[in-house]
Amino acid sequence: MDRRDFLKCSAVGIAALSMKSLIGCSSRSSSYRGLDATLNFSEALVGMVDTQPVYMWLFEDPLTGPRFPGPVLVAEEGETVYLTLTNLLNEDHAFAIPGVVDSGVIRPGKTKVVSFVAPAAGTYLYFDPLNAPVNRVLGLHGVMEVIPETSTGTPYTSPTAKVASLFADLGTTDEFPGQPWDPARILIWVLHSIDPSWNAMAEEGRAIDPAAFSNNFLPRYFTINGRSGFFSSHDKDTAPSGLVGQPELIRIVNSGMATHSPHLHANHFYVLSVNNVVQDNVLSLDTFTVSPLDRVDLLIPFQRPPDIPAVHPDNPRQLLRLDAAEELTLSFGDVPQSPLNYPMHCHMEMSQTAAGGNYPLGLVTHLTFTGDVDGELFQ
Ligand SMILES: [Cu+2]
Repeated sequence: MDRRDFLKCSAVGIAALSMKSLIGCSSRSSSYRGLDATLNFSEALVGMVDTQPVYMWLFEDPLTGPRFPGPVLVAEEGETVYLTLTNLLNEDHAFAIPGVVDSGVIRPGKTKVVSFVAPAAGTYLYFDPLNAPVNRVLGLHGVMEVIPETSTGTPYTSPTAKVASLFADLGTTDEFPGQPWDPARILIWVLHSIDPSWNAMAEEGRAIDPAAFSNNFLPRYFTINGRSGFFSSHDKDTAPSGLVGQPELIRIVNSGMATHSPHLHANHFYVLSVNNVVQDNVLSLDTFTVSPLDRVDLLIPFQRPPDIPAVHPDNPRQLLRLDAAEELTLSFGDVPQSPLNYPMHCHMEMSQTAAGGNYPLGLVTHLTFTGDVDGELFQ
């Protein structure tokens, strides 16, 4: 194939080298809603956080070009989804969502149409299952989200009692002042790991032994939605943000080879679903392990962080509970309070680096409180 689009995943504003690179790397900015989608098996050079280009096999929407990760597919539970799949690469590929659909082998230059009924509402990973895990990890993966046919006020058709009760509390109780969950407040985090030496073999058209790949994989880049470091921290499709009291759902999918352990500062999150099993017992945690191929849905409640410091004028050891916007007008000595940005970083320490040691250019993002529960914006 002679099509080598360069995706500038390291850029926040996407500089277009061609029409096809306009869409960049965030999973959210391209999504299909409805019954028909067209996906090609394609290829591109993807810019890493340190500007190194890495050759990847990628799914592409023919209108917008290859994407890392692939375009988000959105379906309603129970509807029939039709996918037209064309293999533009030089070797066999396939499309699968485990337990839902498997295209079987699609030879180079060939097209297959598959159809399936959208399964239970939740978070799914689609990928190329051939030569596993090679084809998936070299870039052929993406997310399908399935939403309930009728609104339940939760992301699920049949939420457990505890999940239903958590969502019922949002915006209606002292614990969760603010608003109920807005189904538009969903982010997807596709966690991925890249060892460019294998990608280089694929670029040269060399066969890759999956056992050798699994045993010798040494990740040098770690991405969320195709980006790392500063760029994933400032990507609106990746970094959760909102007013105090605007809860947000995060659908986490691990498409890579490394186990991750996202740690959120400022708020504990609620674990709603693990591998599409809606949880009977909803845990409130700040760190959760996400192994390769895992899918985990979390709810960030966007509660006012408990550690916003404001010191009592007569007693420096006493912290005040002020209106958060008011607190940000205060100073500690001569140091003004910062805007309410908190990190999300992965507790698997290697994943905080790029290219073997550059810290913190790995799997990180920001959690940003943009304003108080009454809508007063933080400056
Ligand atoms: Cu931490």
